[in-house]
This record gives sequence, C-alpha cells and structure tokens, in this order.
Amino acid sequence: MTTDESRDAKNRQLDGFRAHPEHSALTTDQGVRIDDTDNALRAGTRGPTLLEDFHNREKITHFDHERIPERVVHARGAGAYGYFEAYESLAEYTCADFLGEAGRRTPVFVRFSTVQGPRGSADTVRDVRGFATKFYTREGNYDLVGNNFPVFFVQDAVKFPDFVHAVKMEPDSEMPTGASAHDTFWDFCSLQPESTHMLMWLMSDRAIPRSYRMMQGFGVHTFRFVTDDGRGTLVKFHWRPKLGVHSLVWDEAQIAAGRDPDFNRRDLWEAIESGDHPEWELGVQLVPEGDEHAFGFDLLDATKIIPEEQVPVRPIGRMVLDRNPQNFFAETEQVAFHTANVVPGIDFTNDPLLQGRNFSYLDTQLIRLGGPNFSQIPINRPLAEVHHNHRDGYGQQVIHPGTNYFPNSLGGGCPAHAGAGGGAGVFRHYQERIDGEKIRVRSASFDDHYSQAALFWNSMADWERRHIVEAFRFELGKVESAAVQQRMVDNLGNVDPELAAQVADGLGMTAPTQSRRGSEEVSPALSQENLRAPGICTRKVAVLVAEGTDAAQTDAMRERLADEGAVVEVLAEKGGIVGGADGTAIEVDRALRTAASVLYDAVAVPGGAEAVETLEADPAAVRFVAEAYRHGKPLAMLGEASRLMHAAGLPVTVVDDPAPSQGLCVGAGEVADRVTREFVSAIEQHRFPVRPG
Ligand code: HDE
Repeated sequence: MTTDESRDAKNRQLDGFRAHPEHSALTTDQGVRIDDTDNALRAGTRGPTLLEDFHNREKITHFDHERIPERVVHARGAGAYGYFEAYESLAEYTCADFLGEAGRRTPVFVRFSTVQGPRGSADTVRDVRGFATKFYTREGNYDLVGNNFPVFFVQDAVKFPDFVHAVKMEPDSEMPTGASAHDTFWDFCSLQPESTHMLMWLMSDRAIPRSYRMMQGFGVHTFRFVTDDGRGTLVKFHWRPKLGVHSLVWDEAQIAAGRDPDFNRRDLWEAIESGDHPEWELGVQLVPEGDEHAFGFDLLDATKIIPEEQVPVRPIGRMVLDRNPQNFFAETEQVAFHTANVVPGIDFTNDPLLQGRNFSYLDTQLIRLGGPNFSQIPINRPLAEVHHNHRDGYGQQVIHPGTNYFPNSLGGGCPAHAGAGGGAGVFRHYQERIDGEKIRVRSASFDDHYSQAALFWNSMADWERRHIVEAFRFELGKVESAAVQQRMVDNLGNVDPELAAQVADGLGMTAPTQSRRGSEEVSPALSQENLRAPGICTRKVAVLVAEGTDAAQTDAMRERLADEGAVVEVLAEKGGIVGGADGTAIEVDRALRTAASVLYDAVAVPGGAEAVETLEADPAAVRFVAEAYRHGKPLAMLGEASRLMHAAGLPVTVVDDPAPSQGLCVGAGEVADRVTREFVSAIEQHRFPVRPG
C-alpha cells in the first residue's frame, strides 16, 4: 500500500470519488439492499415479468444509458497519470507557477490517441497521434493539447470541419475505418496545398509509432510566455521521449492491427504496470517578441515549424507517467481537454487555428459530457479552489449557498475580483496592440506551402524517403479517382521532382512536367536517424525454443537482455515447460501461436540440433523469423539456429566469426557471447531497413 504522503495531490483528491466495493452487499441506486439480481420479479416461475420490479428496471435503464458520444476526432485513446518536474525557474520568461522553481512537481494526466478511427479501431493505423497533457497546477489546470507532429493540415480552424469530414470514413459506406487511404481525404488535400507539409509527416514513419512512449509531442502553435510584469516571449513546446523516437514499418503495422488492435495502449499499460515508467523531456523554443518577423515564414501559421537548428530546443523539465487509470470511462473517456485551459504566465497568439480551437474544445465537451458541469467530473477537477457564480445545469454536484451574482453586498462581495491588490497568480491577458480591418483574408505570409514540405523531404535518410514514397503509393493507390491521384502527384511536383516521379511511377501515372525543388534547406533534427536514444530498455525480445534447446545459451541470452532492461519472452509451441538439451527445464512464457513477430522488437533463437529441427518444421516459427527479417528487426541465431534462416529462405551465410551485418547476429560456440553483445547493440539501433534479399 502506498503511503498517503507519497501520493500526489490529484491522486488524493480522487480518493473522495473512488468506490470501495470490498465486503459490500448489492444495493439499488438508493442504497436499498437487494437479495437477487439473477431473476426478475415475475408472476409465477414461468409467468410474465412485473413492472413493479424496480431493481430490474433501474438496472436495465442504467445500462441502456451507459454510452456517451465518442470524441468527433481522437475517439480512440489511452491515458495515464504522472508528474511533471521543472528543471529550473523560468521566471525570466513566465510567471507560470509550475515552471517557477527547480524540482517543483505537478500532477498530470496524459491521453494519447489516434485521430481518424472510432473508439474501437486499431491502434497501429497510419495517422497522427494526439498527445494531450493536463497539468493540475496550483494555479488551475493547464492543458497542452498537442500531437506527435509539429504541424497541421490546415491553417484556419474554419476549415477543420471540412478536413475532418474528408478524412473520416466516407459518409455513405462508413469506410475505411482508421485509414486516410480513400478518395475524400485525398480529394480535399489535393485541393488544399497548405496540407502538403503535414502530408509529408503523415506519409512518413512518424505516423506509425512503435509506442506512445517512443514518440515526440508538439504543442504545434506558437504560444506566449508572459512574465509577472507583462513581458511576452513567443514559445513552441516540444516533448522528447527518453527512449528515443521509433516507428513500425507499414507491413508490420498492418499485421499488428489484426494481431493486437490494442498494440499501443497495451504497450503503455504494461510498461507502467511493470514499473518502466515512460518519460519525456519538455523543451521550449523561445523567440523574443521583437523577432516575430525574423523568419521566412509566419509564426502564426501552424503548417510551419521553427527548425531546431535555427532556434534550439531548451529542456525545461521532465514528465514521468507512473500510474494507470482504475476505470477507463471515468478517467480516460471523461477527461476533457481544452486549449483555452491556460494558467497565469501562458497565453495565446493570433494563430487562426489556435483561436478556433479555443472555441471548439469547450463546445464539444458540452455535447460529449452532457452539459456545462463537466469540469466537476473528478478527472477534470482542478486542485486549485473553484469559486464563481455559474449555477445549476445538468449534473450539478455543488451545493452553492448564498448569492449567485456580482457585484453583491449580501454575500460579502464574494467571490471577489482576484488580485485587486496586484497579487501574483492571477490570469492577465497579454496586452497586445491590435489594429486591422474586419476582413476574411489570410495574410500573404501564409502563402508558401512547399518550402517546409521540401525541408522535411530533404532531411530524411534514404530509407525514410523510401518509406514516404511507398506510403504515398499505397494511399493514392487506394484512391479510385484518377483525377485526384493526378492532382496530388502534380502537387508533389512542387516539393521535389524525384518524389513526384517515384510516386507517379508507382501509380502507373506520368510524372508532372513542371516539377521543382521546394527548398534546398535541410534540418537534421527531423530525421529519426538522429532521434535514437542509448540502451534497449523495455524493448521486447522473443526467444524461440523447443525440446532440446541449448538451455545455457537461452539463460545467458535472457539474463544479458534482462540486465540491459529488455523485456524477454520465451516462446514455444505450447505453454508450460520444455526440456533443454542438457535436461534443464526452460520455462515458456507464451505459446507461439498466440504471439506474432510484429509484437516484438527482436528475435533470438538459441542453438540445439533437435530443437532447431523442430522449429524448422513448424510453419509458425519459420514465419516468425522470416517476418522479423522482412521488417528489419535484429535477429540473433546461436549455433544450429542459423539453419532456421535457411528454412525461412533468408539469404544468410553461416560464419563462425560473424561481423554484425544489418542486425543479423549469427554465430556458434565461443562467439556466442559476442553475438549476444552485437544483438544488444543491434536492438539499440532498432531497425535495419536495408537488408539483403
Ligand atoms: Fe483538436 N479537437 N482540433 N487538434 N485535438 C479535439 O476535442 C479541433 C488540432 C487534439 O485526448 C476535439 O475533446 C479544432 C490540432 C487532441 O481528449 C475537438 C482544430 C491539434 C485531441 C477538436 C483542431 C489537435 C483533440 C474532439 C482546428 C494538435 C484529443 C474531442 C483545426 C496541436 C484530446 C475533444 C483528448 C480533440 C477540435 C486541430 C490536438 C472537436 C477545431 C492542431 C490531442 O474539440
């Protein structure tokens, strides 16, 4: 049992709302004890059910009303609790209390999500991922409602309903689920060149993260830090995962969607349950107000990044997720994020996307959570005290005595205006001078839609570019309208001629004649090549065994990987125990048929002639190895196990003293130790996208 003092303030607040069913008896909503919930009240044992049975009616009625509307976007998600810890005082830039002192901890709740699919859709679809964080600060709730891409599809929120209608399932058939590979999405994007930069991210491997724990997060918009004395600094927020940024490959993602539709949420859940608490560093790019126009693009345009090489990301704190919810609906489903939930010291800019969001999030909760009192739902309650004259409405939980208007004298003038004496901790809007015509026109500084799409393309490693081309070919290949395909290919001709030509070729179309490179610039910080992190902590490794496996090798491999923090699972034809070559028992974690290579980061097969013969004859084992190879995963084949590579039709020659080649660690006898070492460093590299064969 965790001691009370070691639990954060939000956790303790939730105690007041937690049910305690231990040693309890069944009751109605009114607390009346019920002795039978298995048989409805009826007239005679075979007679009709009686209306008088209030328990039956109440039970069924409540069940009938269990569902609420799912989020119109980001419907599928997973949440967790944790804390944010500031590295230093940022008082020079912001009076935000939670950033005011080194070591200050603030409880958080984070919800990760996909965007397009409904609540029951698969996790590993090609999509943007939501990364929304609620900070329960002492000065009220601050929500940083971000994504795992730093840009967005449209520049103005007024286009959001159009975009969402286009990307969601088609209105007649409600297909496809969890996919953007369909006509309406590409029709819209091909007519909206401003979406081009975002499409580059969406077609990249960033759209199929290996884990929520291994993706970056971005606030996207330019926000504003504000000091106590009203000075502003423009700011962009970045989350950077401690485990590095890693992705799946497309074929793997598609198989995983069937093998484990809960792939990403299970990964998050299990990591937290096993004490491997996911961690991100929060960083900021700070731009002095005076430099707002010093860039070749507009800081108010959410289709642009500030390249990290231009303005470095300054780490300001870390976030650790260390607790899973107890009830998905109460916590993860009912959490209500809102971009306008800001605290003193953090303010908006005039980014038209952000301005629209500031309306939308509050509005959407009213229908989703059934009325204006959703901030009283436990997960949404701030730790800071709440006093106002908002009254009544569906689901009101508070008994408000006294007056309900301002100004008043009968209620002692309370709640009074805060900060009358100039006190800290009061929200004051940044005083910005605005001067303009009332006009439905976007600034010309928003017009360049291709430079940064090209910047992204230029910054990719060869294998990343290959994946982007393949993704465009897949997505556009699913589009039935040739005109839409052609328009999109022509559009890519403004990013890079090679990209456009390769995509066109894959679609059997002609490359655009008017191609040009959108930019010559490069930002190395954008490539996943440069976003790895040291170590193999929490990587999942499958060890395939059978009767006669070399037990000593198995143990050594398991121990070494576990020492490095990896999660090792031993798989065999059946669960239970298999006998090693020397008679030692090897414990099996999972039956091969209930698993799949796509659920692991790497595969090892220890030696043992008899065992390898069994595995060679088992199509599930052969497929396991072949698939892992195809997906570029590290493979360790000890001793006779290299024969399995042959059985899988893989182009590997057995050598006694192997050089580590493309993550294939093959060897026998006294080199086994070295093979394991190389295997560990191969897992650290994550993926070997260029393999022979
Ligand atoms: Fe959202 N978005 N969005 N969005 N968004 C919602 O709010 C909206 C945008 C993001 O885990 C909705 O509670 C508009 C950008 C996340 O609960 C809704 C625009 C970014 C989540 C809404 C955008 C996001 C949402 C649906 C302007 C990244 C899930 C349910 C074009 C910076 C939060 C809800 C969670 C959810 C509106 C664009 C992130 C309808 C109008 C840009 C992570 O209010």
